[in-house]
This record gives sequence, C-alpha cells and structure tokens, in this order.
Amino acid sequence: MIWVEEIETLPRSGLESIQLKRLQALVHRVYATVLPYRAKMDAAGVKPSDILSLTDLRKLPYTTKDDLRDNYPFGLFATPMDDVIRVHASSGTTGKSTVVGYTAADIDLWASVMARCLTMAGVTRGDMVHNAYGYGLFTGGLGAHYGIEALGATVIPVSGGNSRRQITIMRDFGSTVLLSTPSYALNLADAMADVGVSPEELKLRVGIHGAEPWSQNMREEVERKLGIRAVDIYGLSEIIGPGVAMECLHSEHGMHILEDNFLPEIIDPDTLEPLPYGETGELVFTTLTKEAFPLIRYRTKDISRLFLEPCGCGRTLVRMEKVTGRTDDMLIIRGVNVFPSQVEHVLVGIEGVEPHYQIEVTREGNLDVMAVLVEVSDDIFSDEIKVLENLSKKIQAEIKDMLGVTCKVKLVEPRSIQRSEGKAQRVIDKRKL
Ligand code: DLL
Repeated sequence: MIWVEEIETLPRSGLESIQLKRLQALVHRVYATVLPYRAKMDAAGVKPSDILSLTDLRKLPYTTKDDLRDNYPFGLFATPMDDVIRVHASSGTTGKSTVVGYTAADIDLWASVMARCLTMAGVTRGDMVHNAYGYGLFTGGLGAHYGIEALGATVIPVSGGNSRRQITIMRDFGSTVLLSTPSYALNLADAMADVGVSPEELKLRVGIHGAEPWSQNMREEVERKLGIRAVDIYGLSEIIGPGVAMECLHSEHGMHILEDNFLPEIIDPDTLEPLPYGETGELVFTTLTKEAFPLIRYRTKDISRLFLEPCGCGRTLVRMEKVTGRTDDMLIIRGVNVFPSQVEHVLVGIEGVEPHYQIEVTREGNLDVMAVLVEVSDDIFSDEIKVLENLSKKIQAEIKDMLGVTCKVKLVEPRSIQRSEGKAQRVIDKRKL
C-alpha cells in the first residue's frame, strides 16, 4: 500500500508551504532553461523572484495547447534530451501531436502518484490488476503499468481490444482489479454476457475508469453489470498522464488531486480570472515536481469544480468534481482525443471535397461511432459511383492515418450541409453519456 500519510493528511497550511517552495524552484528553473517560458514571463513583466506566495501564481502567464504546438516537438522541454528516457504523445489540434517527455525521476514520480491513486481504490500487493488501457504513445497503459508495479501488485499488461481473450484472462488469472475506459468496461460486460460468463465467475472487485467523460448513470451500469465498485481516475498527458486525481472509496463524489505535485486552479474561461473554491470553470494545472516537461498554469479546457469539504478517508487534498465537459470542441472517440480541426486538416488536402463537413458521433452498443459527412464538389458529384466510393475510402484512410480512429464517411450533395450564420456547427454528438 502506498499512502503518503504525512502529505495526504497535512493541514492545508503545511501543504501550501510545500507547494510554495516547489513552485518557486520550478519557476526559477523554467525561467533559466526554457526560452519560450522566459519570453512569455518577460512579456508579462514577471520575474521568478516575484513569486513570494501561492497567490503570486496569478502573475504568471497561462500555457495552452497552442504553446505546445508552436514549440513542437521538444521546444518546451526543460532538460537536455540526453536526460529524457521516454516520450508519449496525444492528439494536438491540427496535424501535430502533443509530445511530452519524462526523465528517469519523472517516470519514478509518475509510478508513485499512480500507486497512490491505486491505493485510494483499495488496491494492494496481492491484487491481480488487469490493465486494459492502451499501451503505446497513449499514456494510459504504460502510466498505469508502472504504478501497479511500484505498488507491488501483479500487472496483466493486456492493453485494449480482443474482448473475448480479455474475459478468458480475467477468469483464468483471477483478475481482481480492472483498469479501462468506462466505455470499454461496458463493452467487456456485454461480451461476457455474449459468451455466457457471469460476473460471479470472476474475482473482480473494483474498476478504475477514466480517460473519457462518464456519467453517474454509466457508473451504476458498470457496477451492476460487472458486480464491482467503479471509481473515477483523471489525468492528461501534458500534466503526467493518469495519476493526477483519483476518487477514493469513501468519496461520494469528486477525486482527490495529488496537490503536492499538481497545483490546480479553476478559472473563468472567458475572463481568465481565477475562481474561488466551489465555482465551476476551466481546470488549470501547474506541475510542481516534473523535470523534463514542466507546465506552468496549463489550461486543460476541462470543466470542473474544486472543493475542500473533508472526506471520510482523512485526506486533506482538494477534490475535483467529475469532469462535466470541455470549453473547446475536443471529442473523445473510443478513448482517442479528436479535434474537428484535424478532420478539417485532412479534408482540405483532398481534391474534390468542399470545406463543408460535419462530424456525427453516436454510440452503438457501448462503442463510439464517428461519421464524417463531407460535401463533394459539383464535378465529383456527377461522377460515377466508383469514383465516389474511392474518394470516400481515401478520406477514411487519411482520417485513420491522422487520428488513429476508423470513421464512416458519408459523401453528401454540394450545398446540403446547413450553412450557419455564426460559428459553424461541426459536431453533432448524439451519445447520451
Ligand atoms: O486520457 C490520461 C488518462 C489515462 C487518464 C487513463 C485516466 C486514465 P490524454 O489522452 O492526454 O490523457 O487525454 C486527456 O482526457 O483533458 C480529459 O478531457 C479527458 N479525461 C481524462 N480522464 C478523464 C476522466 C489521458 N476521468 C483528456 N473524466 C483530459 C473525464 C477525462 N474526462
């Protein structure tokens, strides 16, 4: 069990003094080593020595995905590449992905925050942990993996896909903990029903689900269908990956943020003013302890609320409410982050299609299905069916290439997608999460 009691139950003043020391060290280091940060701080007229209290954090400029894109791939790294032992990547807003890096100490830190999260869900040595988050550039699989090992539990690095095999493994190996996106957990439950394996035949006790939004209803469905407790885990690649915040078994709602490492704020996304505890707005994080890829006031675009009410577990760490949405148009399709601008990027490069499109997202069973409606030009539209079929296959292949998501492509008549008078409505999300 990893439960850093002396930190997790500190009175707020003790925690805040640790945060301040770490913040000051971070700002000095970043100012000295990362040119784009120094330029932004100089432009804002703020020096590292101006950070005398946690409130002074507000003097520092925000960091956004645009900063990451402008400095792609490694321009915001704060250590020499020789010290970077791992990179991960997720979708950026256009063709460029968001690249993050870790030193050996960062990987240890990640394993420890992840182990602390698992502990909140009651996972201990002796547990058999079925890790169905995807392995690869996505941070889910490997991030959770190292945390499970650090805890001393047994990891089954099964990754995503091949549900029948997963069920066999869960039954035969006696998996006690399931790590997966909530939608994949439901998928596994349905696959179990299909192959006639009942939850009683498994030893599963708890599910740790995140990487995409899910509702209270979905939680109840996962719990009922798998006969487990299902808890929420939050994180994002930029901040570290999974392991930023986690629901404990006592919390009726809300996830404890590992605030000794990740300093949260809630801001009004329009005025950019910080909001007090209790108010809903955009979640912003500063990484206090990361070496290779530190971030100052990173705007996550996730909408949540922070609150300090005491929790039955005794932790004094602030909690964040379940993420209820985003301030931008990012979609999460089968766990993959998708920006409409990426689809647009693909379409503008293809001859014969107009820059008018719409993305329709539905859920068939528990699987997200993305359809892209694309207007074709007059010439193409009057062409033979074969030409249209080829065009549609080409669009599908290029979108798959860019996003890693298979979508349906529907070519539609010229001028048939409704023109808007203001902001185009690019996304119709029919999933009822
Ligand atoms: O999804 C990291 C992760 C992996 C978290 C496994 C939890 C479990 P990214 O691919 O960078 O990283 O996507 C981050 O996913 O900004 C949120 O919009 C969304 N997200 C992550 N966890 C949750 C959650 C991983 N529990 C983006 N509830 C974030 C709602 C979530 N949305």
